[in-house]
Amino acid sequence: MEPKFYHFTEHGDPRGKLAAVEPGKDIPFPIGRVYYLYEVGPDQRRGFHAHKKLEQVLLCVHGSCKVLLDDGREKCTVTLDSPTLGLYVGNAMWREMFDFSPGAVLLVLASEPYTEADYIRNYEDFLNYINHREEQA
Ligand code: T46
Repeated sequence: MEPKFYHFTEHGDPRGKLAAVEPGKDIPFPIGRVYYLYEVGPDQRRGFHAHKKLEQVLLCVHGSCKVLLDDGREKCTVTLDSPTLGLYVGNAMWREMFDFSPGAVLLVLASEPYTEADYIRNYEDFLNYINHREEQA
């Protein structure tokens, strides 16, 4: 599986750097929510779920972390280590985040407000969901 990345423009000058993300221009969906993960211990692994509808872009605005993506058929692992690199995570995609560097901050731009009903938190349920969707297609 080929992960999909977005590269945000870095505006740098002697004062420092700035990057901007505009919905519809830099990412393909309107932003319904922003949240961020921080103070994640080096041995912690988060995620372990998929979403039915939610689309997201993940970017490590400080430090680095890894993200495993699994579409039910193929898996890939990517490293997020730049504040200008966004990883697109679409719906029906199992994800796990791990190997957070000290002080890492993972910023998430999400297409929808938080809804627990959108989560698939069991891997067998995720595989059933994928297969069911493909049967209907
Ligand atoms: C995802 C990965 C990258 C809220 O109240 N509002 C929110 O917007 C979110 C995301 C979470 N929460 C509450 C729900 C739980 O009580 O925060 C607690 C931790 O959430 P969760 O265990 O789902 O966190 P992660 O790091 O496993 O997953 C999160 C997102 O939930 C998920 O959509 O893709 O980050």
